[in-house]
Amino acid sequence: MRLRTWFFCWLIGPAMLVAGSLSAQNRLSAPVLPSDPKADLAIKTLYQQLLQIQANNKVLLGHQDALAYGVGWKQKPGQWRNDFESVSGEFPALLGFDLGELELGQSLNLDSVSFDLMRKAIQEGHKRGAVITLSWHGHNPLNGLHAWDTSDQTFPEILPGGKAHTKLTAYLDKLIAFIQTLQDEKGQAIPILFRPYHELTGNWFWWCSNSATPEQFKSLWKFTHWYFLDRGLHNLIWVYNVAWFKNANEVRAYFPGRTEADLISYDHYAFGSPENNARYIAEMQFKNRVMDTLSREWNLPWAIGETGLEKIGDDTWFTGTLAKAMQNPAPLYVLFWRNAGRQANGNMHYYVPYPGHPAAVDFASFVKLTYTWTLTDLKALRQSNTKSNK
Ligand code: BMA
Repeated sequence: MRLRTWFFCWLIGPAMLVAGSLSAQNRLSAPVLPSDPKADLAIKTLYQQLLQIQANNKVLLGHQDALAYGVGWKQKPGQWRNDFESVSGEFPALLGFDLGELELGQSLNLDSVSFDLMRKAIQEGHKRGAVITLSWHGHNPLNGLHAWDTSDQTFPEILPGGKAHTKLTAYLDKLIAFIQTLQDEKGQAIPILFRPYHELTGNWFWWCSNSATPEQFKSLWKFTHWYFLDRGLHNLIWVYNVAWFKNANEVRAYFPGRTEADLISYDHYAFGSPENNARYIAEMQFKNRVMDTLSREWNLPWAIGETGLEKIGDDTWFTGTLAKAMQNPAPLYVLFWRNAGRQANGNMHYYVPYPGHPAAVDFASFVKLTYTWTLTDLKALRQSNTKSNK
Protein backbone atom coordinates (compact mmCIF):
# COMPACT_ATOMS: atom_id res chain seq x y z
CA MET A 1 0.00 0.00 0.00
CA ARG A 2 1.39 3.43 -0.92
CA LEU A 3 2.04 5.79 1.93
CA ARG A 4 -0.56 8.35 0.79
CA THR A 5 -3.24 5.66 0.49
CA TRP A 6 -2.31 4.26 3.89
CA PHE A 7 -2.54 7.73 5.44
CA PHE A 8 -6.03 8.28 3.97
CA CYS A 9 -7.39 4.89 5.05
CA TRP A 10 -6.16 4.97 8.61
CA LEU A 11 -6.41 8.62 9.57
CA ILE A 12 -8.72 10.64 7.33
CA GLY A 13 -11.21 7.86 6.52
CA PRO A 14 -12.34 7.19 10.11
CA ALA A 15 -12.31 10.92 10.91
CA MET A 16 -14.76 11.53 8.06
CA LEU A 17 -17.05 8.78 9.31
CA VAL A 18 -17.04 10.12 12.86
CA ALA A 19 -17.68 13.66 11.64
CA GLY A 20 -20.85 12.43 9.97
CA SER A 21 -22.15 10.90 13.19
CA LEU A 22 -22.67 12.18 16.73
CA SER A 23 -19.50 12.67 18.68
CA ALA A 24 -19.15 10.85 21.99
CA GLN A 25 -17.74 14.05 23.53
CA ASN A 26 -17.29 14.01 27.23
CA ARG A 27 -19.89 16.03 29.06
CA LEU A 28 -19.00 14.01 32.13
CA SER A 29 -15.68 12.68 33.34
CA ALA A 30 -14.81 9.38 31.73
CA PRO A 31 -15.28 6.54 32.27
CA VAL A 32 -19.00 6.58 33.02
CA LEU A 33 -20.08 3.05 33.85
CA PRO A 34 -23.32 1.46 35.06
CA SER A 35 -23.58 0.94 38.82
CA ASP A 36 -23.93 -2.84 38.45
CA PRO A 37 -20.38 -4.27 38.29
CA LYS A 38 -21.77 -7.29 36.43
CA ALA A 39 -24.05 -5.33 34.07
CA ASP A 40 -24.91 -7.21 30.87
CA LEU A 41 -23.12 -6.13 27.70
CA ALA A 42 -26.48 -4.84 26.39
CA ILE A 43 -26.72 -2.52 29.41
CA LYS A 44 -23.16 -1.27 29.00
CA THR A 45 -23.81 -0.58 25.31
CA LEU A 46 -27.15 1.14 25.95
CA TYR A 47 -25.65 3.25 28.73
CA GLN A 48 -22.90 4.54 26.41
CA GLN A 49 -25.53 5.38 23.78
CA LEU A 50 -27.58 7.31 26.34
CA LEU A 51 -24.50 9.28 27.41
CA GLN A 52 -23.70 10.03 23.79
CA ILE A 53 -27.26 11.25 23.12
CA GLN A 54 -27.20 13.59 26.12
CA ALA A 55 -23.72 14.87 25.28
CA ASN A 56 -25.17 15.95 21.93
CA ASN A 57 -28.28 17.62 23.41
CA LYS A 58 -30.77 15.24 21.80
CA VAL A 59 -33.94 14.22 23.62
CA LEU A 60 -35.56 10.81 23.30
CA LEU A 61 -39.37 10.98 23.19
CA GLY A 62 -41.32 8.37 25.11
CA HIS A 63 -44.88 7.45 25.99
CA GLN A 64 -46.26 5.48 28.92
CA ASP A 65 -48.38 2.43 27.97
CA ALA A 66 -48.11 3.47 24.29
CA LEU A 67 -48.45 -0.12 23.09
CA ALA A 68 -51.20 -1.11 25.55
CA TYR A 69 -54.05 1.27 24.69
CA GLY A 70 -54.87 4.78 23.52
CA VAL A 71 -57.79 7.16 23.58
CA GLY A 72 -60.82 5.09 22.60
CA TRP A 73 -59.04 1.78 21.82
CA LYS A 74 -57.26 -1.17 23.42
CA GLN A 75 -54.31 -3.06 21.93
CA LYS A 76 -54.54 -6.30 20.01
CA PRO A 77 -51.15 -8.08 20.20
CA GLY A 78 -49.55 -8.13 16.77
CA GLN A 79 -51.19 -4.89 15.74
CA TRP A 80 -49.05 -2.59 17.92
CA ARG A 81 -51.08 0.48 17.24
CA ASN A 82 -50.10 3.57 19.27
CA ASP A 83 -51.45 7.13 19.42
CA PHE A 84 -47.94 8.63 19.25
CA GLU A 85 -47.30 7.06 15.85
CA SER A 86 -50.85 7.55 14.55
CA VAL A 87 -50.46 11.29 15.04
CA SER A 88 -46.78 11.85 14.16
CA GLY A 89 -45.93 9.01 11.78
CA GLU A 90 -43.00 8.15 14.07
CA PHE A 91 -42.59 5.37 16.64
CA PRO A 92 -41.53 6.49 20.15
CA ALA A 93 -37.87 6.01 21.11
CA LEU A 94 -38.87 5.11 24.67
CA LEU A 95 -41.74 2.94 25.93
CA GLY A 96 -42.88 3.10 29.55
CA PHE A 97 -44.89 0.50 31.51
CA ASP A 98 -45.87 0.13 35.16
CA LEU A 99 -45.57 -2.98 37.33
CA GLY A 100 -48.13 -1.86 39.95
CA GLU A 101 -50.08 -4.82 41.39
CA LEU A 102 -47.71 -7.40 39.95
CA GLU A 103 -46.56 -7.71 43.58
CA LEU A 104 -50.06 -8.95 44.48
CA GLY A 105 -49.87 -11.76 41.94
CA GLN A 106 -52.52 -10.15 39.71
CA SER A 107 -52.64 -10.82 36.00
CA LEU A 108 -53.54 -7.16 35.27
CA ASN A 109 -51.65 -4.08 36.48
CA LEU A 110 -53.29 -1.23 38.35
CA ASP A 111 -54.39 0.34 35.05
CA SER A 112 -55.80 -2.96 33.70
CA VAL A 113 -52.87 -3.78 31.40
CA SER A 114 -52.34 -7.52 31.37
CA PHE A 115 -48.78 -8.50 32.27
CA ASP A 116 -48.87 -10.93 29.40
CA LEU A 117 -49.60 -8.12 26.93
CA MET A 118 -46.97 -5.96 28.68
CA ARG A 119 -44.32 -8.64 28.16
CA LYS A 120 -45.24 -8.97 24.47
CA ALA A 121 -45.24 -5.19 24.03
CA ILE A 122 -41.81 -4.92 25.68
CA GLN A 123 -40.45 -7.70 23.46
CA GLU A 124 -41.89 -6.03 20.37
CA GLY A 125 -40.65 -2.58 21.36
CA HIS A 126 -37.18 -3.92 22.10
CA LYS A 127 -37.08 -5.84 18.83
CA ARG A 128 -37.84 -2.63 16.96
CA GLY A 129 -35.04 -0.86 18.86
CA ALA A 130 -36.96 1.23 21.40
CA VAL A 131 -35.69 1.74 24.94
CA ILE A 132 -37.91 0.31 27.71
CA THR A 133 -38.57 1.88 31.10
CA LEU A 134 -40.52 0.39 34.04
CA SER A 135 -42.00 2.13 37.05
CA TRP A 136 -43.75 0.49 40.02
CA HIS A 137 -46.83 1.86 41.75
CA GLY A 138 -46.47 -0.91 44.32
CA HIS A 139 -48.82 -1.57 47.23
CA ASN A 140 -47.78 -0.74 50.77
CA PRO A 141 -46.08 -3.88 52.18
CA LEU A 142 -47.10 -2.98 55.73
CA ASN A 143 -50.87 -2.94 55.23
CA GLY A 144 -51.40 -4.16 51.67
CA LEU A 145 -53.13 -0.90 50.68
CA HIS A 146 -52.31 0.87 47.40
CA ALA A 147 -49.23 2.97 46.57
CA TRP A 148 -50.95 6.21 47.62
CA ASP A 149 -51.61 4.90 51.12
CA THR A 150 -49.63 6.97 53.60
CA SER A 151 -51.83 6.21 56.62
CA ASP A 152 -49.30 3.96 58.35
CA GLN A 153 -45.69 4.57 59.30
CA THR A 154 -44.37 2.05 56.75
CA PHE A 155 -40.74 2.84 57.61
CA PRO A 156 -38.88 1.32 59.36
CA GLU A 157 -41.15 -1.78 59.30
CA ILE A 158 -40.29 -2.71 55.71
CA LEU A 159 -36.52 -2.51 56.25
CA PRO A 160 -34.46 -5.55 57.35
CA GLY A 161 -35.56 -6.51 60.88
CA GLY A 162 -38.98 -4.83 60.50
CA LYS A 163 -42.24 -6.74 60.74
CA ALA A 164 -43.18 -6.08 57.07
CA HIS A 165 -39.75 -6.86 55.64
CA THR A 166 -40.61 -10.36 54.42
CA LYS A 167 -43.72 -8.90 52.77
CA LEU A 168 -41.46 -6.44 50.95
CA THR A 169 -39.16 -9.22 49.74
CA ALA A 170 -42.19 -11.28 48.66
CA TYR A 171 -43.32 -8.27 46.58
CA LEU A 172 -39.82 -7.85 45.11
CA ASP A 173 -39.67 -11.57 44.26
CA LYS A 174 -42.76 -11.16 42.08
CA LEU A 175 -41.15 -8.26 40.23
CA ILE A 176 -37.92 -10.20 39.74
CA ALA A 177 -39.76 -13.24 38.38
CA PHE A 178 -41.55 -11.09 35.80
CA ILE A 179 -38.45 -9.14 34.77
CA GLN A 180 -36.65 -12.46 34.24
CA THR A 181 -39.24 -13.32 31.58
CA LEU A 182 -38.42 -10.15 29.61
CA GLN A 183 -36.16 -11.80 27.07
CA ASP A 184 -35.59 -11.33 23.35
CA GLU A 185 -35.97 -14.05 20.73
CA LYS A 186 -32.51 -15.40 21.54
CA GLY A 187 -33.26 -15.64 25.25
CA GLN A 188 -31.14 -12.56 26.11
CA ALA A 189 -32.37 -10.29 28.89
CA ILE A 190 -33.94 -7.09 27.54
CA PRO A 191 -32.27 -3.95 28.97
CA ILE A 192 -34.63 -1.96 31.21
CA LEU A 193 -34.49 1.52 32.72
CA PHE A 194 -35.93 0.67 36.14
CA ARG A 195 -37.52 3.57 38.08
CA PRO A 196 -38.78 2.26 41.43
CA TYR A 197 -39.93 4.44 44.38
CA HIS A 198 -40.51 7.37 42.05
CA GLU A 199 -41.43 10.99 42.90
CA LEU A 200 -39.90 10.39 46.33
CA THR A 201 -39.72 14.09 47.21
CA GLY A 202 -43.54 14.29 47.03
CA ASN A 203 -45.93 13.34 49.84
CA TRP A 204 -48.41 11.02 48.10
CA PHE A 205 -46.79 7.55 48.08
CA TRP A 206 -45.89 5.42 51.10
CA TRP A 207 -42.18 5.70 50.17
CA CYS A 208 -42.20 9.53 49.82
CA SER A 209 -40.00 11.82 51.88
CA ASN A 210 -42.81 12.80 54.26
CA SER A 211 -42.88 9.17 55.47
CA ALA A 212 -39.16 8.34 55.29
CA THR A 213 -35.99 9.94 56.57
CA PRO A 214 -33.19 10.16 53.99
CA GLU A 215 -31.44 7.22 55.69
CA GLN A 216 -34.60 5.07 55.64
CA PHE A 217 -35.27 5.79 51.99
CA LYS A 218 -31.66 5.11 51.03
CA SER A 219 -31.79 1.81 52.96
CA LEU A 220 -34.89 0.75 51.03
CA TRP A 221 -33.31 1.69 47.71
CA LYS A 222 -29.97 0.00 48.43
CA PHE A 223 -31.66 -3.10 49.77
CA THR A 224 -33.80 -3.34 46.60
CA HIS A 225 -30.83 -2.73 44.33
CA TRP A 226 -28.61 -5.41 45.88
CA TYR A 227 -31.53 -7.84 46.28
CA PHE A 228 -32.16 -7.66 42.51
CA LEU A 229 -28.45 -8.03 41.71
CA ASP A 230 -28.07 -10.97 44.10
CA ARG A 231 -30.88 -12.71 42.26
CA GLY A 232 -29.02 -12.37 39.00
CA LEU A 233 -30.69 -9.36 37.38
CA HIS A 234 -27.99 -7.55 35.44
CA ASN A 235 -30.17 -5.96 32.79
CA LEU A 236 -31.21 -2.83 34.70
CA ILE A 237 -30.27 0.83 34.59
CA TRP A 238 -31.35 2.22 37.98
CA VAL A 239 -33.28 5.48 37.66
CA TYR A 240 -33.56 7.73 40.72
CA ASN A 241 -36.64 9.95 40.38
CA VAL A 242 -37.88 12.98 42.32
CA ALA A 243 -40.95 15.20 42.08
CA TRP A 244 -40.79 18.73 43.46
CA PHE A 245 -37.61 20.28 44.89
CA LYS A 246 -36.55 23.81 45.74
CA ASN A 247 -32.82 23.26 45.45
CA ALA A 248 -30.14 20.67 44.70
CA ASN A 249 -29.75 19.72 48.36
CA GLU A 250 -33.29 18.32 48.50
CA VAL A 251 -32.37 15.99 45.63
CA ARG A 252 -29.00 15.16 47.19
CA ALA A 253 -30.54 14.30 50.58
CA TYR A 254 -32.28 11.10 49.41
CA PHE A 255 -29.83 10.06 46.69
CA PRO A 256 -28.72 6.49 47.47
CA GLY A 257 -25.28 6.87 45.87
CA ARG A 258 -23.56 6.43 42.55
CA THR A 259 -22.91 2.74 43.29
CA GLU A 260 -26.69 2.12 43.34
CA ALA A 261 -28.01 4.61 40.76
CA ASP A 262 -27.26 5.19 37.07
CA LEU A 263 -29.54 7.99 35.98
CA ILE A 264 -31.37 10.83 37.77
CA SER A 265 -34.74 12.25 36.77
CA TYR A 266 -37.71 14.30 37.86
CA ASP A 267 -41.44 14.31 37.10
CA HIS A 268 -43.23 17.58 36.45
CA TYR A 269 -46.63 18.26 34.90
CA ALA A 270 -48.13 21.31 33.20
CA PHE A 271 -51.49 22.94 33.89
CA GLY A 272 -52.62 24.77 30.78
CA SER A 273 -53.30 28.47 30.50
CA PRO A 274 -50.93 31.05 28.99
CA GLU A 275 -49.68 32.26 32.36
CA ASN A 276 -49.20 28.69 33.59
CA ASN A 277 -47.25 27.93 30.42
CA ALA A 278 -44.73 30.61 31.34
CA ARG A 279 -44.54 29.20 34.86
CA TYR A 280 -44.07 25.65 33.57
CA ILE A 281 -41.19 26.77 31.34
CA ALA A 282 -39.51 28.61 34.21
CA GLU A 283 -39.94 25.71 36.65
CA MET A 284 -38.68 23.15 34.16
CA GLN A 285 -35.67 25.28 33.21
CA PHE A 286 -34.81 25.68 36.90
CA LYS A 287 -35.12 21.93 37.49
CA ASN A 288 -33.11 21.19 34.36
CA ARG A 289 -30.24 23.34 35.61
CA VAL A 290 -30.25 21.59 39.00
CA MET A 291 -30.32 18.18 37.29
CA ASP A 292 -27.48 19.18 34.98
CA THR A 293 -25.37 20.25 37.97
CA LEU A 294 -26.07 16.99 39.84
CA SER A 295 -25.48 14.95 36.72
CA ARG A 296 -21.94 16.37 36.49
CA GLU A 297 -21.42 15.98 40.24
CA TRP A 298 -22.45 12.30 40.20
CA ASN A 299 -21.18 11.51 36.72
CA LEU A 300 -24.42 10.14 35.29
CA PRO A 301 -27.10 11.24 32.78
CA TRP A 302 -30.39 12.97 33.68
CA ALA A 303 -33.90 12.89 32.23
CA ILE A 304 -37.55 13.81 32.71
CA GLY A 305 -39.33 10.72 34.03
CA GLU A 306 -42.88 11.98 33.38
CA THR A 307 -44.41 15.11 31.95
CA GLY A 308 -47.36 16.38 29.95
CA LEU A 309 -50.43 18.57 29.89
CA GLU A 310 -53.53 16.52 30.66
CA LYS A 311 -56.13 16.75 27.84
CA ILE A 312 -53.84 19.23 25.97
CA GLY A 313 -56.21 22.16 25.92
CA ASP A 314 -53.60 24.32 24.18
CA ASP A 315 -53.19 23.57 20.46
CA THR A 316 -49.54 24.69 20.31
CA TRP A 317 -48.40 23.46 23.71
CA PHE A 318 -45.73 21.09 22.36
CA THR A 319 -43.80 23.51 20.14
CA GLY A 320 -44.80 26.67 22.05
CA THR A 321 -44.21 25.54 25.63
CA LEU A 322 -42.66 22.11 26.07
CA ALA A 323 -39.97 22.73 23.43
CA LYS A 324 -38.83 25.81 25.39
CA ALA A 325 -38.96 23.94 28.69
CA MET A 326 -36.47 21.27 27.66
CA GLN A 327 -33.51 23.06 26.14
CA ASN A 328 -30.27 24.45 27.55
CA PRO A 329 -29.65 22.07 29.21
CA ALA A 330 -31.64 19.30 27.52
CA PRO A 331 -32.83 16.13 29.27
CA LEU A 332 -31.82 12.75 27.90
CA TYR A 333 -35.51 11.87 27.50
CA VAL A 334 -39.06 12.94 28.26
CA LEU A 335 -41.79 10.40 28.90
CA PHE A 336 -45.37 11.53 28.26
CA TRP A 337 -47.84 9.98 30.65
CA ARG A 338 -50.55 7.57 29.60
CA ASN A 339 -53.43 7.95 27.11
CA ALA A 340 -56.08 6.36 29.30
CA GLY A 341 -58.98 8.10 27.53
CA ARG A 342 -62.27 8.31 29.41
CA GLN A 343 -61.96 7.04 32.96
CA ALA A 344 -64.55 5.46 35.25
CA ASN A 345 -65.25 8.85 36.86
CA GLY A 346 -66.07 10.32 33.42
CA ASN A 347 -62.89 12.44 33.17
CA MET A 348 -60.65 12.31 30.12
CA HIS A 349 -57.02 11.43 30.92
CA TYR A 350 -54.37 11.59 28.15
CA TYR A 351 -51.09 13.39 27.36
CA VAL A 352 -50.37 12.65 23.67
CA PRO A 353 -52.90 13.81 21.06
CA TYR A 354 -54.89 11.24 19.11
CA PRO A 355 -55.92 11.51 15.42
CA GLY A 356 -58.23 14.48 14.90
CA HIS A 357 -57.21 16.16 18.18
CA PRO A 358 -56.65 19.96 17.81
CA ALA A 359 -53.03 19.61 19.05
CA ALA A 360 -52.19 16.72 16.68
CA VAL A 361 -50.52 18.91 14.02
CA ASP A 362 -48.41 20.69 16.63
CA PHE A 363 -47.37 17.39 18.19
CA ALA A 364 -46.24 16.11 14.78
CA SER A 365 -44.16 19.32 14.29
CA PHE A 366 -42.64 18.88 17.75
CA VAL A 367 -41.69 15.28 16.98
CA LYS A 368 -39.97 16.45 13.79
CA LEU A 369 -37.71 19.02 15.51
CA THR A 370 -34.06 18.16 14.99
CA TYR A 371 -33.31 17.62 18.68
CA THR A 372 -36.38 15.52 19.55
CA TRP A 373 -35.59 11.92 18.78
CA THR A 374 -37.86 9.05 17.86
CA LEU A 375 -37.00 5.45 17.07
CA THR A 376 -35.83 6.47 13.57
CA ASP A 377 -33.12 8.73 15.02
CA LEU A 378 -32.07 6.21 17.63
CA LYS A 379 -31.63 3.53 14.97
CA ALA A 380 -29.64 5.93 12.77
CA LEU A 381 -27.30 6.64 15.71
CA ARG A 382 -26.70 2.95 16.31
CA GLN A 383 -26.03 2.40 12.62
CA SER A 384 -23.57 5.25 12.41
CA ASN A 385 -21.80 4.06 15.59
CA THR A 386 -21.47 0.59 14.08
CA LYS A 387 -19.97 2.07 10.89
CA SER A 388 -17.49 4.28 12.70
CA ASN A 389 -16.37 1.38 14.89
CA LYS A 390 -15.55 -0.76 11.88
C1 BMA B 1 -51.51 8.30 37.56
C2 BMA B 1 -52.81 8.23 36.79
C3 BMA B 1 -53.58 7.05 37.33
C4 BMA B 1 -52.72 5.78 37.25
C5 BMA B 1 -51.36 5.99 37.87
C6 BMA B 1 -50.43 4.78 37.65
O1 BMA B 1 -50.78 9.42 37.16
O2 BMA B 1 -52.55 8.04 35.41
O3 BMA B 1 -54.75 6.88 36.57
O4 BMA B 1 -53.37 4.71 37.87
O5 BMA B 1 -50.76 7.13 37.32
O6 BMA B 1 -50.21 4.52 36.30
